[in-house]
Amino acid sequence: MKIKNIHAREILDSRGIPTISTEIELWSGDKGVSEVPSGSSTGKTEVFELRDNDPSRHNGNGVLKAVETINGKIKELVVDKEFTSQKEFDDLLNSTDGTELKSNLGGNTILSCSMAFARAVTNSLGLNLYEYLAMIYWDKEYKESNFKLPTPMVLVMEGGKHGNWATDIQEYMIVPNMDKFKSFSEAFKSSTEVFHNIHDVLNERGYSVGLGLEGGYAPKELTGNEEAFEIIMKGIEKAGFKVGDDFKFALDLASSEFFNEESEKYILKSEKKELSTEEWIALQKEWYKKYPIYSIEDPLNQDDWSGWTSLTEELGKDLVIIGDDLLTTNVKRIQNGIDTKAMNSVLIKLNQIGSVTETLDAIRISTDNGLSSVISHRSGETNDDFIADLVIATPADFCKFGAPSRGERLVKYNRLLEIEEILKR
Ligand code: 2PG
Ligand code: MG
Repeated sequence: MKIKNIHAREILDSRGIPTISTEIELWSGDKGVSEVPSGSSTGKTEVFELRDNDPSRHNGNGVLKAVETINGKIKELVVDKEFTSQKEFDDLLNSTDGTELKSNLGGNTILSCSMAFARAVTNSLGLNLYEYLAMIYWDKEYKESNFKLPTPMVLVMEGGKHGNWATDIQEYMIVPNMDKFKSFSEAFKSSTEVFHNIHDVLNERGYSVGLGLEGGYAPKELTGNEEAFEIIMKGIEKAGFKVGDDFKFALDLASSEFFNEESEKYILKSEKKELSTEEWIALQKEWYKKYPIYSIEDPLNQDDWSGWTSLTEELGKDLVIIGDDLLTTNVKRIQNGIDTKAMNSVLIKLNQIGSVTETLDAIRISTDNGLSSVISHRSGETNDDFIADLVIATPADFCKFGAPSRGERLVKYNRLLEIEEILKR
């Protein structure tokens, strides 16, 4: 595969914050376009996101430096060069950067090129993106039977940084019981029915139905974290489903976001509480007894490895415990999590690690060690549906694509509906 041209431009993500779109054209005439996402509640060890820091544009968030890097330095590096694999392409950009966290070129810069390259090659091979990614994941030996639709973790309410701190818990998602719903499309349809019924429950209470960054309801009127559980359970019932049997909860507590490093306390603004680690765990355990919880993400601060290990030892049999900020899609950190039994599931985000190859490596190490993985969007999303194909291509069990209410989230769910149909043919 020889690249004829590469061109990037600054676009805006779903928050109205700049991000990069890159197009790669091969000499075959095939093209691939990418639009990279960006996080708000980011983990400390994510790769470096290159921004202009020029306060006169977009509050310093412009990405013109990254765009120039692609249209200049990277273009010189890759045009007319023969690449035989995704890895070769990604390795070249990584070695040119030369740092562990991509702090020279920027993780957003490299990922943008990496995803565009994957799309262009996919098109040149006449494949679906999930087939191309599966070829890499399974080392060319993929079977159609490997492809399965994920269990969706569908966001319905949100707080934290994403939802103007309506609650301290960042994400309340519902997980459909796939034994009951049989297909992805059925499960997703039913989840959206719950979402709409939650709207009506909020209306009845006179609460706001405004949405957070990922499309979930974020009413400031809530009295605390527990009221959201109650509203969602009402919504599930109103939609004609059974709480616990048909739907359970998946939570992203995003604990690092309200952990104060100085006082070492978890500051729960919506409940006006400052809790020690033990108290925070005790409160969580009350919730886990009271409500039907399926999974918890980031239940503790990202540096508290020993806390994670004891929590997983205690609760890991009953709960899926997912590391996001703890692991940042980083193979070394995931390996550490495996060695210390810190979690039993791994959140996967392309832009936490900054290339397609390394993302697939992160899924592989998780799967090979018996951990489930969750392919995740970011709070700052684009209309790129890459992650829908990623979840199909790999053994990842779950997808976390936000609420069924904003275009940049639905484009991913809708792509899964399309793939479900393709796979049935
Ligand atoms: C998370 C993500 C996605 P952000 O914490 O899991 O929901 O949020 O993209 O803001 O890091
Ligand atoms: Mg998270």
